[in-house]
Amino acid sequence: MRRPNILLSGTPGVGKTTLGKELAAKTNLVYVNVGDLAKEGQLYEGYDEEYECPVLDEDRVIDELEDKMIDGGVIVDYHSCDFFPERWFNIVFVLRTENSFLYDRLESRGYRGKKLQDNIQCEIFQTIYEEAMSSYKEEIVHQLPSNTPEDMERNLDQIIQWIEQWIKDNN
Ligand code: DAT
Repeated sequence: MRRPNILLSGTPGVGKTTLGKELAAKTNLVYVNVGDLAKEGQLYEGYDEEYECPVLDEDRVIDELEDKMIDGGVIVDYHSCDFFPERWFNIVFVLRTENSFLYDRLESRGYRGKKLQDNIQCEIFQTIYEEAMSSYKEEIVHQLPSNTPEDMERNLDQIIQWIEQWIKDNN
C-alpha cells in the first residue's frame, strides 16, 4: 500500500512533536524527529558558538532518511525545511503560534535572552512559512494555527482525513 510523506515544520515550540506523535499513534505512518535522529547518529558538522548548538550535517541526514522516504508513510518533524529533497513530501504543514503563547512555551522550555528573542522573531517574520513556500510547490504548503488544545485536535482530525483520502486516491 502506498502511503504519503508529510513534513511538519515551524518555529520551535509551535507543536510539531506533539502533533507528529499523535498523528503516528492514530495512523499507520511513522514519526521521525530530525533533531533526535541527528543526536542519535551524531549527524553534525561542527558547533555554532552563538546559538550554543551543534550544526546539522544536512547531507548525512538526507542519506540516513532516503530509503525510508522512498518507502513512504513518514511524518518528518523539523524546524527548518529548505534542505530536504522537494520530491520527498506530498504535503507540508507549517504550524503557527501567536507570540504570547509561544513566548510562554519557549520560556518554560528554558529558552532565555537571545535564543528566546530570535525564535519569537522567527515566528513574527513567518520565516519558516516563507522558507516552505520557496522550497515546495505553493499548493502543497499549508499553515495551521497551533495556539490551543482545540487547534491541536482540529489539526489532527484534518490531517487524518487528508491521509485517508490520499491513500484511497493512490492505491
Ligand atoms: P515543537 O516540536 O514544535 O518544538 P512541541 O510539540 O514540543 O513543539 O510543543 C511545545 C509545548 O507546547 C509542549 O509543552 C506542548 C505545547 N503545545 C504545543 N502545541 C500546543 C497547542 N496547540 N495548544 C496548547 N499547547 C500546545
